[in-house]
Amino acid sequence: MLFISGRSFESTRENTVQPPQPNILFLIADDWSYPHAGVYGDPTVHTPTFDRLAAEGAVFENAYCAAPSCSPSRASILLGRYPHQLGSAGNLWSVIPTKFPNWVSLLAKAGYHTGKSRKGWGPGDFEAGGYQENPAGKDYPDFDAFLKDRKEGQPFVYWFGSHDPHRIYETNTGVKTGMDPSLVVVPEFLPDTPCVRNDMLDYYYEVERFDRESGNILQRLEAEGLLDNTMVIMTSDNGMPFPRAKANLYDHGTRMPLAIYWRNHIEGGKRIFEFVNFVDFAPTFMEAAGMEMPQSFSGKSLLEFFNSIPDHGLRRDKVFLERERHANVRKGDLSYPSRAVRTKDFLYIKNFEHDRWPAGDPNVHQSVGQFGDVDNSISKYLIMAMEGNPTDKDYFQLAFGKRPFEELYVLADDPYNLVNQAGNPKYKAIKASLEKELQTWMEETNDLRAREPQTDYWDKVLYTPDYQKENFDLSEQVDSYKMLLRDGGSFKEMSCNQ
Ligand SMILES: [Ca+2]
Repeated sequence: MLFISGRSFESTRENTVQPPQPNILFLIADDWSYPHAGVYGDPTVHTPTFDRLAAEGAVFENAYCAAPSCSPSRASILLGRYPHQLGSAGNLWSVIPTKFPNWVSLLAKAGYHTGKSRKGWGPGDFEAGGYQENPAGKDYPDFDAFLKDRKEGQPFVYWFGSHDPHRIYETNTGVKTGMDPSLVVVPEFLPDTPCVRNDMLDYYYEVERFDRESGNILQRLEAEGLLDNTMVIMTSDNGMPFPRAKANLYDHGTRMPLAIYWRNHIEGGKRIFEFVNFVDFAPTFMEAAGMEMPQSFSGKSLLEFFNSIPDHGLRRDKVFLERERHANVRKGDLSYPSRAVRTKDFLYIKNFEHDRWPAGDPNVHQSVGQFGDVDNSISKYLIMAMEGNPTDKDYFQLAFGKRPFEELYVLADDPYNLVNQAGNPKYKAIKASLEKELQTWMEETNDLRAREPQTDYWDKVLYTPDYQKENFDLSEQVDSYKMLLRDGGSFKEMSCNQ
């Protein structure tokens, strides 16, 4: 069944009886959080490409990745299933199985030209799972090379997986390009110091680079006359690489920028508040291409939101989130398993192994340093240096400390998810109802943790060996941050004098 634009939205083009299958351009950043885009009101970062897609298409206010970690998030995008439904692929640095239908492969079989540049599914070992090439498509050096390989008139799927704004950052790139540190909105889980502001600017610098490169692809598409029939998706895989963000179920780990453009199908400037999860992408693309929907998909197509139907409240008012093992940073290869439900008003999290360290063990583990689920950065080491000396908040505890079995955040008062209200009698009934919803979802999606909360399944999943190879030089990097923290002179050089 092919989706045709809504009755209240008039097509500007003469449609033939059978419109051609749309092309799909999937632009995905690596570690970019909501609300760091111009259209969301961020005063510092410039994202003209994202803003244009939002202005001429739809922008989502409540889009969430399925898990705040590269490999499981990307697996859920490609396979349309929650990470806990994907076996080993629920972990970072894992193996992705071929037994679940993948929308890119299905569209390739149906005659689409498919391919990707840079980061597709990963990190992990796709060959060990039975894939011949990356699950996001055959690798091409760039969009031009991909287009050259396309037959005349052939519909296509192109996945552009930037490595931005994943760390490591080149220090001071933000200030050097004229960004103003005083405009940075420092998330309240980070100390507001010049050093953290500077680190945020370096992150913004890479967000802008992703936006610029995405803009170049759009320009090329337009020049080829292909934009009119292309659905363009621009988003990220998980949140910003800062403490209490990436690899956490809080908003800065899971809430994602998302804009979708599809001329003649989406009314420009649409702002969508429905709660959507990345498992919804696969069914969206299958429906847009007029393909039969695989039974295995857990998500629901987003196409219904593109029609101009008056909004009578939210049709989707919650999302479910999860995490298992991110980096291998706990003794015994242990995961830090959590599940959560996020509604408009509340975030409820269950930490199944709350005796473990959420950000990784405090002792140095292999080559990844302490608290290895947090990417190494000057912000991380600044907060580590604050241990035992809380300032306006206990940033160390927020970033690295152990957490209780249950967490409940009341979003109207606490947008940064800082004050756990799980023990507050005022919210007892709310908490019980959220807990029940979470449990029901876990049972309905056949989550092993629904019947076996302490399962060691994800602890035992192989951590693919490439990891050690590719991160060999991390200890050197850790030492350099420690030196910076000791050395006031270097701080000044980095605009980190505090
Ligand atoms: Ca990522």
